[in-house]
Amino acid sequence: MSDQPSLFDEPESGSSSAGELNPAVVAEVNDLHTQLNQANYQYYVLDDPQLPDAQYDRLFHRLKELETQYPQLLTPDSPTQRVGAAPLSHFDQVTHEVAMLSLDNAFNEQDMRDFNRRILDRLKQTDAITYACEPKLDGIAVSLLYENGVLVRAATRGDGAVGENITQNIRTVPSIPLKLLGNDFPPVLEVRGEVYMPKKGFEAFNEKARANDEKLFVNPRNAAAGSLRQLDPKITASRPLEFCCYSLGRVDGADLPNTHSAILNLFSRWGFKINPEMKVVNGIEGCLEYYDNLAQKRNDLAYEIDGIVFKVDDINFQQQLGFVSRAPRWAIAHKFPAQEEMTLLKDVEFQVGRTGAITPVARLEPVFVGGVTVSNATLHNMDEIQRLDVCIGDTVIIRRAGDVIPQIVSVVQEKRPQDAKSIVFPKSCPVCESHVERIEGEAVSRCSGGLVCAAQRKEAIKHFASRKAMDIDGLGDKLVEQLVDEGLIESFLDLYSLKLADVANLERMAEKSAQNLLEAIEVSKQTTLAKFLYALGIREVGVATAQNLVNHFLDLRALVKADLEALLEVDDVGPIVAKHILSFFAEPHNQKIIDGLLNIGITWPAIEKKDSSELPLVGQTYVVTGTLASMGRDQAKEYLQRLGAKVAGSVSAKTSGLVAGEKAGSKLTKAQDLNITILDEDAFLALLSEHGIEHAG
Ligand code: D41
Repeated sequence: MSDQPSLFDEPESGSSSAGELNPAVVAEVNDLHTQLNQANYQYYVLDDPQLPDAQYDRLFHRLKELETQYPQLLTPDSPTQRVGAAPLSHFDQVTHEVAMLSLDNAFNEQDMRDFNRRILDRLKQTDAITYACEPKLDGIAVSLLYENGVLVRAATRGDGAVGENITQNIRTVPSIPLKLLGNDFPPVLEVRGEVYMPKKGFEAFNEKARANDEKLFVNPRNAAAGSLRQLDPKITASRPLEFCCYSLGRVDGADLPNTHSAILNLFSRWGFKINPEMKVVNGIEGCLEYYDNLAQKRNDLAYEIDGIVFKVDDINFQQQLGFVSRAPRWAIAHKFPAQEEMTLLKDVEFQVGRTGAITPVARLEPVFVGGVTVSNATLHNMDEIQRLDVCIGDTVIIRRAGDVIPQIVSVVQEKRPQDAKSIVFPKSCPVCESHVERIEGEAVSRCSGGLVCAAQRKEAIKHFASRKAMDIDGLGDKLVEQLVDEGLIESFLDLYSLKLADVANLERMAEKSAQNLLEAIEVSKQTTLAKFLYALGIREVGVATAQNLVNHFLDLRALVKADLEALLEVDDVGPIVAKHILSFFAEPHNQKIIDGLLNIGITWPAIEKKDSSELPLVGQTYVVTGTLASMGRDQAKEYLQRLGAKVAGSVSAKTSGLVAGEKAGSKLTKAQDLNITILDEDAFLALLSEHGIEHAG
């Protein structure tokens, strides 16, 4: 069956040539396959790693070692074969024995009601139909063929009848089993689903590509398609792809359950990822409610979806309904509003940020996209403008996905008007007219004016006053601009000598508000060292880095005196951050401001040097699982470590406590079984607070 090239034309595992081998070696290889497959499944399919990384690596290396020593034991379904085989010259064609159908679309409630009505009429039913609902993943449909539980062929959908053989690429996708789990699978099984790139992976990929001046993908769907279309499987292997299954193709030699949802649950047992949002509902009202619920959740999902697929759950009903012109009558895709729209680029303005970075901002003809009206989009930098080949007057495609700022993803070149104007990057700062410089190897251009530049000063003050910094209540962006424009303040130090009369005289400022502002400024003098450091606005020093610096140096004097070597000892501080810190404290202007701030009475509680053995959670091991509303899991782990605890990836009898957020899965069950202390988010925050960590969610 397999038409793959030589590397995989080896005998199957456990076949004749293994006869010359020590049976113990064969058994060990089989055992390694089982352990690694199971670990892979827990990590990539269930998203619930159980085997520590080091242990996985050890097993993996042992298997590699045995495969090198006994090449006849190297099979295409070996867990070592995910790294990508040798490049192909072209993709072979594959004829789908069972056609891959397409989906009809519904664009509104009425379309959905019509769909349901047609089904009831055709089936001559009056009772509500049971539907299986699944998010419609925005990726690439593929079909996977398993013979005796081993993946032998993978193909794209193509035109539904003929696709391309992408077996080599598919083998690199970690959530696709190379060998099915269990032993009750049919001898021939074809599983269909979507290969997609989760949003995070997509954004990280594009960020890197942008930094390296490489080609970007316009959306996660193109990213998935582009990654699967590679002739070199090693490239595919480097892309963060996932697979989720949603239907059955061919099956020989076994009877499968008679509902779609039960079949998917079986697939899940055999090692496939099924969508955790999949749900069975009753009737059209159930479908509409599911759609509304998921539309709300759309932005929070880890992957992009463009609608919901509704399927008649009963396979007998499906067969009675059949299909018309390649689309089943028993399924429909209810689409969400588009996240990409076309609009006109009216102008480009250049904004100056806190660090002087000059960002081109596109002014657009307002357009409704992804649920909001968008009239601005970032153009990042000059490289991006060149990459897009965009001019003022162009028709552009805007994309707004989730909470990501709207982007221009491409230009409709055919629509470029005669009088399109090219975008010229300013040579001097649009705010202070200082010289604009661009450091070799950096994509951004910066205003060289520093604190001479009103834009940079305003941004520095806004940052200083912000919630995670000095948290000056009532000092919003507009007010900062007013104060600077009126010449009342030049730096954030000047905030502390503001006079009530000056503030109260500002336009639209009531006496009471002015009073409140001055009080808030006074209150801000009591802070923490970490907040103060963050507030200074040192480049690349965010909240987490500021905290790491404090943990390491304990007081400001020690930090200010630190040299490069000392800074590099701090967690997560690399040469670039260290250089920014050094040059910040070396700058006389900054020294003056810091002295000034200390002199007007900014203080923080002293941090005692704690012997690590005195830390409150020393000797304890915690596990963090589920979604916490007020912080990411990494932040939770960082807090635990700060208190001296160890953080582990899996629950065992040695676990002291499990921090369990929403949607905690098997770790929670396991902890309950083992009678381990479980802390919900409130209990966790209380624990932190008890030990002096006040997390501001
Ligand atoms: O998530 C999807 N993109 C998805 C696509 C899904 N959840 N279910 C699907 N079901 C089908 C049928 C009903 C024909 C088995 C599909 C697709 N088809 C599909 N994807 C691309 C073309 C058709």
